[in-house]
Amino acid sequence: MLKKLVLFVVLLFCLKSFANDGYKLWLQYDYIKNENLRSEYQAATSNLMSFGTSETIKIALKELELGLNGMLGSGYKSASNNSVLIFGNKTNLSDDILQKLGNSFTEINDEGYIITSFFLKEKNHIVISGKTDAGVLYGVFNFLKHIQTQKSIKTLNIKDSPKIDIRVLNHWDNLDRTVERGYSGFSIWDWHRLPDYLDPRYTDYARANASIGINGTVLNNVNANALILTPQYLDKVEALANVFRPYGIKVYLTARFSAPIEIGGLETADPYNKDVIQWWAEKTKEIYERIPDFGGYLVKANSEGQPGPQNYDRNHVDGANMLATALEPYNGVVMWRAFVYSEHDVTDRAKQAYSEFVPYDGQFKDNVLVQVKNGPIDFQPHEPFHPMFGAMPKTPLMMEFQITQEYLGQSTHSIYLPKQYEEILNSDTYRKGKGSTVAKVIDGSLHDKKLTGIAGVSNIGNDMNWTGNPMLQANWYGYGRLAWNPYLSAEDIAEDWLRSTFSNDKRFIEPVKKMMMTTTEAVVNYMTPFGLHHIMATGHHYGPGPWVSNLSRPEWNPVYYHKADSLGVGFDRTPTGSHATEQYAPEVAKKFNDLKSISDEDLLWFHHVAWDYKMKNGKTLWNNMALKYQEGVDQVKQMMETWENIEPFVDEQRYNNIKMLLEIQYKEAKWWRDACLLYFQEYSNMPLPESVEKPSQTLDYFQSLSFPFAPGN
Ligand code: GCW
Repeated sequence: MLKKLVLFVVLLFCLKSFANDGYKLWLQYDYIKNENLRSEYQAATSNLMSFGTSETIKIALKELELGLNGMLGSGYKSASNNSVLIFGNKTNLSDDILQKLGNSFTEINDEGYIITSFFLKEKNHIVISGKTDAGVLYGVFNFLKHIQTQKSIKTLNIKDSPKIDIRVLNHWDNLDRTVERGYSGFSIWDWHRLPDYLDPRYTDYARANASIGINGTVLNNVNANALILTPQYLDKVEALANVFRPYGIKVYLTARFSAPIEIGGLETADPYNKDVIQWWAEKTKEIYERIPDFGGYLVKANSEGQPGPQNYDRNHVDGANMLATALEPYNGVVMWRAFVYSEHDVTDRAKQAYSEFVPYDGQFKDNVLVQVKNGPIDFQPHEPFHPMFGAMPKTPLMMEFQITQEYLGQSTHSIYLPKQYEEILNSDTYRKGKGSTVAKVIDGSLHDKKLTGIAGVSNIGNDMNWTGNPMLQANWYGYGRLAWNPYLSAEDIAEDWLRSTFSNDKRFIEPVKKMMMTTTEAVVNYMTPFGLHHIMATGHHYGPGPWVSNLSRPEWNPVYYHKADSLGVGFDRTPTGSHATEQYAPEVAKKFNDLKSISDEDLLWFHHVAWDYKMKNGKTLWNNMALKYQEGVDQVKQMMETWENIEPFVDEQRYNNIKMLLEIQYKEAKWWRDACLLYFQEYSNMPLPESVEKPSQTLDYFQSLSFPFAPGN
């Protein structure tokens, strides 16, 4: 015991730094204490030679200097002169270097990079190159990651390219700087002081994105304000685009469908009206005159009150193609969202996007992508994959993940989302036989798509640490890494992130990585086990609200989703119910329809199941449900313990931030467990199993809680 204590204290003093506000994200570039490693890196990097004069190449050089100075110490350059590190794009490299690279360039795409080492003219060479300067910058960040994560750089032969073309963040940021579903402060876009005041944070944002391969940003909320398209705001957008451009990042805007009326003075926004068509053509031209590499428009139409083509008896194809025509001359794209549900179809909200969009397959213009949320309802802790994936072979489908945690404890709960993304990407749609995973739909390989894309709804705000909780920086990071390569493993990404953000010490990495990998399961357990969904409180979605039944639209009420009654609980979406399973390939539908083959985690998503139904483990549904809620709480407790044990390895500031947030998460996990079990018990009429802690309050108490100023609305 004493020995342990002494070790703890010694470690505390050796390893700890005290203040780190997390602003530097995963680009900490901490000094490498291991001398052997440091001299290996020093020997290889003491002579940097850049080729090319673009801003991007200058940024690459600056980044290398910053990173190497930080990790190797400022005097590192004098270490050796028989090595050289060369970087520049293909057209700027000398012939003897190109000869050494052979036909490597045929193996990468325009954004890809090569990192390779060889011996030439008495010198060890490391060459970082690509077809474009953006590719070189990605290569430089990857090279730095090698050092950050303390991998050997003795022999390098890396060729890597993004598998998805459009890799964007979607900011749900409003012009008044509030952020819809944002839990990390206000918007980082200071619209009022733009375009003249360029907050250095814009550069840091671009740099962080470039380091993980994100190449686009949609600046404003999908619940759009047409003012963003006025000259006054386009000035500001242009200023941001200029900051982002050298980092390989394009700007996109959301287009409010009724903008021709609101800011164009027209009487209609009918996509067939000549003046409307003309207005969008001119507006688009105006944008491209300012921003020649503008990416295009993201549109939420005829969804949750947003205007759209259906207001004029036109359809999604009419609307999307009209905007696509305006963008076509400039190679811009339309990202048309499929998140639609109508109050007039009360049978099953989960079916609506598929029913509305799949019949249009093949009718969209070539520069339209349909952007689909990962699951058929709305970013729940667990959802089966969206049935549209794989069902529209002639249309590029973009994935939309939510990085911000609208339904997952907002920014207080430490949840590692790439685990959830990985599960969705690996889901098998069976649309072209076994192995037709969602990842293959998204990267275009399943249907040979030319245009591919992925979007993540950002969790970034103006909090000092960007994401409100240092642990949630991993979700921004992991999203970027998966957008680049949707086949990466969430666990490997977690390891890279931990090493780059906190420490390379195994005694830190192993337990924390293990903890991160359990978090998505934990949140499902303490909020919505066995396929329960959308039982959050109304509006802000903060905390439990399975009892809510008084909202005007049926599908806004949690009772619509869980359908608890004295017989059982769950939404029957099989052929005896809403038939939603029929929207999946037969193999998948069969698995979901059958109580014997469906996984426990999807059970109540697809079936109404009796409270005393015996599940695979032999226990009743009710007992299992109660035990799962308890397990979720226990998992958070375990997370707290893990975190307390790694204290010596983390600076005081981030250690304490995360510790306090985990305590909130624990308190809220218990709140979820108690409120949900008390509520469902009214229907099951069955006692709680012995090992489940007794609720601390009454159901009345939980129902009386209200949070009028919960953030993110
Ligand atoms: O998840 C729901 C949110 C809305 C959001 C909408 C959407 C931007 O509650 O806040 O609106 O989805 O994705 O359009």
